[in-house]
Amino acid sequence: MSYTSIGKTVRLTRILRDGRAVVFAFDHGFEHGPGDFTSETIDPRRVLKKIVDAGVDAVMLTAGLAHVTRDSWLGKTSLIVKITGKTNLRPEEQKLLQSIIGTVEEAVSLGADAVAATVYWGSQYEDAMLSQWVLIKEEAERYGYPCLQLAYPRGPSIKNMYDVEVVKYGVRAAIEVGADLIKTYYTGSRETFREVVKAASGVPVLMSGGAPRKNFIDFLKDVEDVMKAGAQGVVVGRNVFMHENPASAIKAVMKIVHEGLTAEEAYKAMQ
Ligand code: FBP
Repeated sequence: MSYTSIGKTVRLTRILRDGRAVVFAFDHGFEHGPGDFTSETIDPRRVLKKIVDAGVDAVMLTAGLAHVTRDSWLGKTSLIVKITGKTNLRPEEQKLLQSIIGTVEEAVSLGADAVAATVYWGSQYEDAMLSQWVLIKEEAERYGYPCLQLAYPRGPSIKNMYDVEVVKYGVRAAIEVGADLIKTYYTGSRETFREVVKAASGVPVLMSGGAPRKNFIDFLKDVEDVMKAGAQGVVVGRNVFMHENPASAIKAVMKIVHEGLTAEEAYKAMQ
């Protein structure tokens, strides 16, 4: 085994400590803009402190935000640096492109455990995102860094991005280009997500949280379903930081992922 593949295993193990992980995604200030926040959550340090103190396995941040919030996560949890992104200020048509917003070297300098990049499979800009991905992957391999791919089917020919066949295609494409971890959409049922996990052929699959559910228990049920379908965990943002009690929300998710509680049990434990 080469030094770099040992490094990659060490880092992956820090994120997936028991083979499963709950990752807190907090790149929304960049991807969606400040409109996602309240006067309370606009300070990323306050939000991150609550989530990290609750024991989350890793946080996924842009390099700049990781720098600004260092006192909230440093030495307390794993860091995944997201090195592609797009703002919501772009013209609509260009929202199907993610641009390079950081480097693997920055992630290394920050002491991160992985890098993350989005590919919108099916976008008219798929080619550009694939070229970026190949370069990111090449650099990450040199440093022994795992690459998390946000494998999101999104484009003019995709009618339903949650359709199992479409999600499976994105996952399969992600493993074909060497993703070490995959974050993708929930397909809406345990049975269909089982097919998604199968398509990943052993590469860990994490469910993408998505827009906040009206009732938090419904989100917990999705988490339970994907775990029962064989997923390795979740990457969640809005369903947690938009919750009235983010610490208790992330703890409930952790209980399902790491302790095997049902959604009902985890929800009851929050009361
Ligand atoms: P959520 O759990 O809030 O969906 O966060 C996951 C995430 O992929 C973020 O990393 C990213 O900022 C956002 O969702 C992307 O949102 P959109 O689906 O609107 O492009």
